[in-house]
Amino acid sequence: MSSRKPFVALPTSLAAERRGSVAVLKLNRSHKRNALDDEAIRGIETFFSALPDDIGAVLLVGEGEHFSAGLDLTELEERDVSQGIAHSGLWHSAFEKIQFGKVPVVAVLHGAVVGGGLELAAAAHVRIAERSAYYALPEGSRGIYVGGGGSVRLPRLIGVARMMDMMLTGRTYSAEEGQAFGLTTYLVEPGKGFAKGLELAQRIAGNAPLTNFAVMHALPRIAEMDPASGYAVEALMSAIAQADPDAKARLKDFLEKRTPKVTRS
Ligand code: 1HE
Repeated sequence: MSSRKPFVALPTSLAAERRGSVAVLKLNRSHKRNALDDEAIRGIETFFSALPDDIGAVLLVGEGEHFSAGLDLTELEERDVSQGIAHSGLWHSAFEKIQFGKVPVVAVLHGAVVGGGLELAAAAHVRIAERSAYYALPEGSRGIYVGGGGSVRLPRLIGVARMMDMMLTGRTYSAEEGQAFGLTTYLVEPGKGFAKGLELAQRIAGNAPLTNFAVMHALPRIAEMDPASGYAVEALMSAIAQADPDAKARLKDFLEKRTPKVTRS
């Protein structure tokens, strides 16, 4: 019998499976184009908060023809200002658990990646686009505003001007365009995203955990610091990482020619 800890119970809009040390989290509501209701957002928060200790990376994918149609618009009931703030806070809290959680997250994007779906994708650490992917922020035409951290994460990924254009004009960008401006860093043929994502997630899960921690938690903070503070924090993080026994063992393996060299991919 396996001693591996199971994942937490999830709503039917989400499904999780294990692939070795990778957890695959699937948006699983394709009949509603993986629109994200409150239950799904709470499920995402719970999933990332309670990942078993032996999971080293998460692969985030969408079932069906689209990654996600964003906010479930049927839940856009009359909210007063404080309820609206609380609703956005629910998304912030869940996506914070992705970006600043325990392990790196690889997202595979295909079909519609719009509104809150794009905000969700922006919280991942590595993004892969299948050629079917397209991106939009239709909030302007719906009379709402991004609320899942999009104003913070997306300008850092794609620039303020591009995000303004998307929100004001409702334009969409193709997978190729998103790849060209850095929203994604891998572009694959339709249907090939899962295999590519799993390959990358497995490689990430094999890294030294402390290095993955530094990349997730220190790097984005250092990038926001003034240079003098950044150099100081980088020096500390680098010293902490290299002093770890796992790092020492990995270096020894390389120096004694037991691990592969860097090769062209
Ligand atoms: C939905 C949603 C949704 C689909 N909430 N139910 N997001 C949007 O403005 C995108 C709205 N959706 C679309 O533009 C299209 O559905 C798609 C381009 C994504 C897909 O088109 P298609 O032709 O494949 O599907 P469909 O026929 O439009 O939709 C299938 C069903 O999903 C249908 O329900 P049915 O009961 O008639 O079968 C749709 O109503 C339902 N559906 N999208 C609820 N979003 C934290 S703030 C974030 C703010 C935002 O995310 S704003 C962006 C909202």
